[in-house]
Amino acid sequence: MPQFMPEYQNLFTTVRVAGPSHLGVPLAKGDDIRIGSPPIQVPFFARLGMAQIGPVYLGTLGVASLFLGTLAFVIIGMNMFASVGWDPVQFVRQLFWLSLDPPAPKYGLGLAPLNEGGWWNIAGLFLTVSILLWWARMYRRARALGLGTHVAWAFAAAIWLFLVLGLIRPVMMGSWSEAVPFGVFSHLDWTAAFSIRYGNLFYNPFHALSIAFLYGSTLLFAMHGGTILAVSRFGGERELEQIVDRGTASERAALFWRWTMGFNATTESIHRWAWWFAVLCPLTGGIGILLTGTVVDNWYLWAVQHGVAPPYPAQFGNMVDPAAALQGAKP
Ligand code: 07D
Repeated sequence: MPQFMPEYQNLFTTVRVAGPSHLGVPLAKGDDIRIGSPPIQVPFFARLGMAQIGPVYLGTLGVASLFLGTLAFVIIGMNMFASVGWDPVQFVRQLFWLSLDPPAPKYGLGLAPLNEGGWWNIAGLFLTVSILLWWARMYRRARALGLGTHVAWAFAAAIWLFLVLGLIRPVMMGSWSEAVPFGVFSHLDWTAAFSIRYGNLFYNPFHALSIAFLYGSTLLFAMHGGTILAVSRFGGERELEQIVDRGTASERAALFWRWTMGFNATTESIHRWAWWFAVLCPLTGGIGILLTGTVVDNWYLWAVQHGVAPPYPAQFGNMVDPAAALQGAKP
């Protein structure tokens, strides 16, 4: 009878990250308290990460950020609720279609009446401040632990795109109406309408770059995650002690890539690759959105002009270029 030999795997076996509760390093003078002490242990969570939940350092920044974020969330929700006449059944049924929209173009950058977009401004302000405070909290917690601030700066890249979409570009265009609405389908509709209005975002090279980094990030993530899981049977996830040794999981992981594609990242550099790919996705995206409507009015025509895309063939006599006609350009 062949004997079944279970292999070392993380997720589906008994190897779990669970141990006695640990409160963490002592807090510096002047810091706030951590809440959630003594921590609870949820054995199931050890399958996903650590079993220990808490304590959480909330701090003044955390409290202020959560407060303003909740306020924004409630304002958006209440406006949606009001839009269905405070009918709870319709609120649930139509939730994905409900929306809190920015003011109409006639208000420009002025303040609109509350129920004509004013609430959008207020919710947007609270949400923005909430996100910025959360950023400051991440920065300060990293510093308090003696870490680098890489996570905070990666988050800043995402915040850059968020600010371009909701604040910087609308201000440059001179109208809040340019900004994104709060709502599930409404923000998707906004995205599609934005693309059509500006001549198809696929022709925006920064959108293309952003997609390359988005897809590139998933590819890198799959490669890195797959590699480390593949060598976990040799203890590969315990990286540090392996870097300088021969024949280790780390060396096999490196060899695997050198054999399959001639080049291998190192245990350090793979994380720099990952960080830059992730950060460049919203960074290039924000540039693309900022240029749209401010510098370039029609990305298709821009692409034709720069020899990136071919013009429509004149196969129907002297019919005008539909994209050009839409934008009022001369045929
Ligand atoms: C959005 C910003 C940071 C987020 C933060 C979090 C809250 C929580 C919660 C109150 C993600 C804030 C937190 C708000 C509040 C509560 C409960 C980061 C964000 C700080 N596109 N497209 C991109 C693809 C098309 C369009 C990026 C693919 C069409 C527009 C990305 C396709 C049209 C915009 C991307 C495709 C179109 C984008 C986003 C394929 C019409 C943008 C990157 C295969 C649908 C955005 C330059 C990102 C951008 C963007 C991918 C097609 C329109 C790479 C794969 C042609 C208008 N598109 N797209 O990291 O940057 O987002 O464009 O078809 O604005 Mg696109």
